[in-house]
Amino acid sequence: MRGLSTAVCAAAAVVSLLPAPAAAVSRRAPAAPALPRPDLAGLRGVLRTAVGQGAPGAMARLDDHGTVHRIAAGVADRRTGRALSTADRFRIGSVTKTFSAVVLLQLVDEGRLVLDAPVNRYLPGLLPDDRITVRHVLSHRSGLYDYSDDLFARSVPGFEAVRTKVFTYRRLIDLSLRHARTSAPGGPYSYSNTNFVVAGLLIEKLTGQPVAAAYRRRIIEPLRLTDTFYVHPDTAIPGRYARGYLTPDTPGGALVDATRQTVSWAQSAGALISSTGDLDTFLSALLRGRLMSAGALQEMRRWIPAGGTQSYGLGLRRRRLSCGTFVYGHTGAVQGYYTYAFTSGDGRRSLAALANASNSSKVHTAMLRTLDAAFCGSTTSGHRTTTARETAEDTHGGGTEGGR
Ligand code: REY
Repeated sequence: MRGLSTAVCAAAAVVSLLPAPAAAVSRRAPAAPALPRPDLAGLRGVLRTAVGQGAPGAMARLDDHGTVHRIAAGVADRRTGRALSTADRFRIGSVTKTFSAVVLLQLVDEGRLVLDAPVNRYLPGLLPDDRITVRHVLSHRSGLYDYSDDLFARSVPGFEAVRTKVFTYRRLIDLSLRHARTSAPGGPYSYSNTNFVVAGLLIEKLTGQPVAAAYRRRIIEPLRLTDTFYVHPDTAIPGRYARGYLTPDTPGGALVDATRQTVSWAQSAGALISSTGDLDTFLSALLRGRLMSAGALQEMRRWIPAGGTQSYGLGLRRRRLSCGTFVYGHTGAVQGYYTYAFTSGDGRRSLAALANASNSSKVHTAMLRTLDAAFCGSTTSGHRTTTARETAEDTHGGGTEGGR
């Protein structure tokens, strides 16, 4: 396998550079209050509700201090009827952004990138404003318009138009720059895939390698993530996977099997493939300080308001749950797949959940409640445990804003 020995060396180098993680974190942060026991029955009920709202399948893997709970409902494949399994791989959409940010923060640690330097210092002439910094990009404060808003105004035709397309990063940035910017550099949070396309270009420029190699050498191999792949522009998910189904905008329309796609419209903003187990491992390692220095992690966790109960750091979200507990991670929405990957402040309880449906606000709203069940325990009110049979009739598509 080409490059394996160098990859292993790089992996070893990353790990050996890291501080003893638990100690590094506990010296700086007061111990978080103990979380209530997870509500596993509530979690199962939420997943069944998501299936009742039209998702072919829904699943969650909860790692609580090393005790792993796996729950799945519905199917991985509507044609064969194979049951969904928490071992299945899937497309993680924007959880990819956290991987991209980790790579860039490692480069900061190595002295090869300065967060407050202009992007144009590293990529001369790329952006029309020298004031846009790396930090602005990673916190969605660059003001760069989100080109994907144009691509998917009509969900199914929009998807079919890009399903097998291969974009260059520069082409995607050009699509964004056709529009006025949404704010001056450093303005308020405004979520835009364009930012993480810029991040991909930065990774390639600074490492001299495709993003796939950076993810592999710096994250996938050191953490032994055996289900995580960046195959762009290939359209297939390797091995065993859940098929993904896009909900059409027209109520009652047939679901579109969106499994095969290049995801070229998202790339470093959203094209990774992974599994619930690997996402639990990744986020836990991140919050426990195993992927970067304590200083870099602190930068990643400098929060700005991102609407409602959410804040954004650098490629990382913080959500305040119904019980007041904060969780850290990202959501993802690519056609066919809604992903939820969050961990506790100390990285000791991690939840990765998937519905193999997208473009359905009902499914998304149901899936968000996996977080309350996992981190707030059974004291939380409002866990509906509606069965598939009770709600199967009122399924239809919806917006995705909240899904990203
Ligand atoms: C793209 C549209 C959403 C998904 C997006 N995802 O920006 C990024 C993320 C990578 O944050 C699509 N929605 C759907 C529509 C809406 O087509 N008209 O839900 O499948 O994960």
